[in-house]
Amino acid sequence: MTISKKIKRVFTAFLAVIMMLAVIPFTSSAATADIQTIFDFLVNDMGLTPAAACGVLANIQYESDFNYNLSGDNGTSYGICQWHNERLTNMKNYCSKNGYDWKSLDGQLNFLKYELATNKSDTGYIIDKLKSAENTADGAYKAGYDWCYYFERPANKTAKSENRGARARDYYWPKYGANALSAPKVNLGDVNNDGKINSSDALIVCQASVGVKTLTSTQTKAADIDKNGKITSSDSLIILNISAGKESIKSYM
Ligand SMILES: [Ca+2]
Ligand SMILES: [Ca+2]
Repeated sequence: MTISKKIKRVFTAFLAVIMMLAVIPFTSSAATADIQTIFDFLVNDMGLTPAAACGVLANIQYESDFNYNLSGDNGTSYGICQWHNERLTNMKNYCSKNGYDWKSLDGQLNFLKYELATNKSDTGYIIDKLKSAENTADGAYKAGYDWCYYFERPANKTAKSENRGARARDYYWPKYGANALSAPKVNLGDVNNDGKINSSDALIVCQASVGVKTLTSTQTKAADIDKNGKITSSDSLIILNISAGKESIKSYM
């Protein structure tokens, strides 16, 4: 085979692959967000109580079922909160200005935080109402109700607000809110939770990093001192350095 024939053959094969790729239909998958991720953002980044966060979760469920790529109302609403018309435009503008993809969960959550802090209705800021709810099952109901009644304000808002409040109290509060209250406190570095960071902690982390020891979820959080989502020998080494006074725990907090 001559060189030019070879090139021709390779090129034809290449072309065939390109054409095959072109006819593969683009499937739009439902982009379902992880509920715990949203809950953690509402509590840790937005400063809501677990009860208020449960109220917001119930509303997101009714709006989008946690699909951050959901397009509704003939394309005039989008995302986890089904931002509509002017609010959707605001969301897109905020994301482009702040370097987020408006179709991403991250962009939408950050816009939500911004919107709640800046969007004042005639009844005041919704964030203040959410924060005034008690951190209890009844508080979750109130937050779910208030969000819908004062902020989303859909048609037939009383009945819808009652539904969302009940969902927050009866489903999200037991599953997420109450859990957050009873979750044990994580003491970074102190993996065996004896109040000290020393070589015993480093040893446990070392064993976990090679798979000879299994950690609980609280221990895993305490052990992942460099916060890279993995337990490795470098976590163990850092803990050892801290116990020897060569490093400070404060620089990892
Ligand atoms: Ca310890
Ligand atoms: Ca780590």
